[in-house]
Amino acid sequence: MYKTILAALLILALSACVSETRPASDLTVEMNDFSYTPSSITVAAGELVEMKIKNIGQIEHDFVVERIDVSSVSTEGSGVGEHHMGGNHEEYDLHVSTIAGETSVLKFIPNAPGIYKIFCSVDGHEAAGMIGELIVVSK
Ligand SMILES: [Cu+2]
Repeated sequence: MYKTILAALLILALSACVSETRPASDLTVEMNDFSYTPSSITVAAGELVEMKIKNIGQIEHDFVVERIDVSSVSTEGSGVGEHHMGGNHEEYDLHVSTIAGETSVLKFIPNAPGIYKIFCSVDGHEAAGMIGELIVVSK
């Protein structure tokens, strides 16, 4: 019973957050050891997104969306395209890495509405909870 009430409250709290979230085209995401803030990012399909990705942690992190329909992708910043820590170099649709204390910029136009998982591809970070979601809404 108690658990049911807790679950209901949690759902209410989550839906309240979602309804207040509006698409942003110019935003900042902070990466820490091991999280993204905000962990849920809402953008509009067809609009250019400019995301500053700031690493306030002590170690390198990256920002990956494995599969997403995007165009006009460009990146600027510290660890663009290259990992300093090795690992596998899979082809991700969105990928920018940022060393500790630096900020990278990721620009793209999302083409298709949907909810896409964001994660850090550095070994063990996703497992440590470094995930988020990118929500693309239609205009
Ligand atoms: Cu990480």
